[in-house]
Amino acid sequence: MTTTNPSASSLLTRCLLTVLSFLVVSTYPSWPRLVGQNTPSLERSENTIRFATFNCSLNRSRAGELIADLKQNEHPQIDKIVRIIREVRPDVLLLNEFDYDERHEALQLFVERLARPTGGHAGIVYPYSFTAPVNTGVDSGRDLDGDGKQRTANDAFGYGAFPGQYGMVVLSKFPIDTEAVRTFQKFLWRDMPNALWPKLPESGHDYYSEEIKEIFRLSSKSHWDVPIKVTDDHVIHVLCAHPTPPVFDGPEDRNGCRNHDEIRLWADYVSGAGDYLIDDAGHRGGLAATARFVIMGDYNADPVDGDSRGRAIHQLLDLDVIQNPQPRSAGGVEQAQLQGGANLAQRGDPSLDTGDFNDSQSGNLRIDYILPSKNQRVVGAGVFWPKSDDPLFELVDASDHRLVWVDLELPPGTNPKRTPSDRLR
Ligand SMILES: [Ca+2]
Ligand SMILES: [Ca+2]
Ligand SMILES: [Ca+2]
Repeated sequence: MTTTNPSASSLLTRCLLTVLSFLVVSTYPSWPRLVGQNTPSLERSENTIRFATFNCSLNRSRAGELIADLKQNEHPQIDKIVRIIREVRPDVLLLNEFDYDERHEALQLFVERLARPTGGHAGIVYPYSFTAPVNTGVDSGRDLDGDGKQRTANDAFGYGAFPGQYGMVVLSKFPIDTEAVRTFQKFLWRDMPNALWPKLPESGHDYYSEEIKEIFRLSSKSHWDVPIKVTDDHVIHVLCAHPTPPVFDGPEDRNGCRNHDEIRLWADYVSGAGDYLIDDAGHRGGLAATARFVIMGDYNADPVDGDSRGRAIHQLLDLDVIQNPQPRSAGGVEQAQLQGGANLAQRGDPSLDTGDFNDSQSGNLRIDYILPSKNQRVVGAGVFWPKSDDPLFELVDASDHRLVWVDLELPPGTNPKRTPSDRLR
């Protein structure tokens, strides 16, 4: 992967963003952690709700393998993932790269494992969860990558060796309004106006044939709007996705284009530009302008470094309905220095990194996000990436991504219902 020089306009945009984010931070006098500080404290008050997103790398090479691993009493990788979640204790958690099975057996086993106290560590109980089918590994019936073969991982609606590989799961301490969940698994890319279709560089012609465009689903996994009922009157829409990495393609940049438009789907959904969107139940339109939402997930796009098309994540970061809490860690800074390589040539602030990738290629990047709507009050944020002298440092190698969390303070008198087992820390 290469690092592209920023154009003058994107430099200007970044300067403006810096000024803007300072202004946003300044309007929140209780904002506890500003730029340049060390590991954020996980302490919080009763009237906050903690959101977390974690690409937990619980994907396997064959269907059923994750279930088999979860049935083992001890499993080094899974037990580290469980420990990380128990340390941060989110109220609402999105897991990316959690293999989906139709009976939700892996999800059930994982929830039970989280709840079980082990090794002197208290369990964490999630009474509510949501999962649904994804496009990864579901055969498209076409030769999508044009290699003359059919039914390979590259010919699935989303890259995957079996249906459900790299799926997603939402866990919640608060009820989920399952009747009101909207999914966009089957939304067709061609139904997005002015879609960024990949082009063949020599001819300028579209990379995909009309026959392929007829069936091409935009979402590489799925896009879910999952409404969480903190109380009957206080609903927060958790918008979940996991756009495809912009790499593993050719000069046509087909994955870069798709990543860009997968991110655009949420940008249009929350900003009043989503009238064209049709969910899997056939309902049209985007989110109401007054709704509270939190966009979460691994978006495979760094705002400054890496290979995303046109710095695609700015489609979200630059929206005036969104706030960008900039979760940070001290471990990200330390590892960028220790690991060197591509990290040394990057311009992004390593305290914002959320993924630890190959330092001879991309280096570490900021690609996992929690972006709340502006009609909510952010009071904390962090990336779970301890420094190497911290006893918890040994947990983080369970995934190539780090858990990211953001705390929202609820309006006075909201009184979220917590059970006694819901200790905050
Ligand atoms: Ca093929
Ligand atoms: Ca590419
Ligand atoms: Ca690295």
